Amino acid sequence: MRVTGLISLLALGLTACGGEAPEADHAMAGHGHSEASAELAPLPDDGVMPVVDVRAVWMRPHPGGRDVTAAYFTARLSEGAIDRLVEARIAGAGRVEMHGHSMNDEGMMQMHQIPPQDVTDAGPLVFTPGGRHLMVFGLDTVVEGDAVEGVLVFERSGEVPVTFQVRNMAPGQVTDY
Ligand SMILES: [Cu+2]
Repeated sequence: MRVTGLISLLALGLTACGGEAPEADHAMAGHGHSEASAELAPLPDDGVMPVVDVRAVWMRPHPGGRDVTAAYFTARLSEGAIDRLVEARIAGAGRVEMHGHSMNDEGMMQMHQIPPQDVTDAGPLVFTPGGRHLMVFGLDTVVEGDAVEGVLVFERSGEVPVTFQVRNMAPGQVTDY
């Protein structure tokens, strides 16, 4: 699996990925999702159309002066065995990327773009601070209390409309729903 758009990130900035002070070069390091998705074979048709239930959908307010923020959610299958998140769209955003973190050779955590992510009946697909997240570029400034419409696009079940609640604190864990 090739990693595109490798981005160095100050250790201090890790927990605040997209929330406070994204590196200046972060906004420049964009690559289209199509490049990553092209490397994955399509999911097999197992005869059961999956149904994806998405909860805990939220977004951090924009840090002052920035047009980059991070968004999160938890996706779980309520029917079926496997599906794959291939894209996220957010109304008004110029671009949305799926990001993860990994340790580099120097022991520094780095943020990078990740390929489409599978969600299976083994457990929820969680996008949460410090882990996978959506990086949202070019959205007009949002503040606590706002709500932003979006769509999560799954390979098999298609588009799932979601509403990102803008808040400073993560909602409670919802892995048990
Ligand atoms: Cu990021």
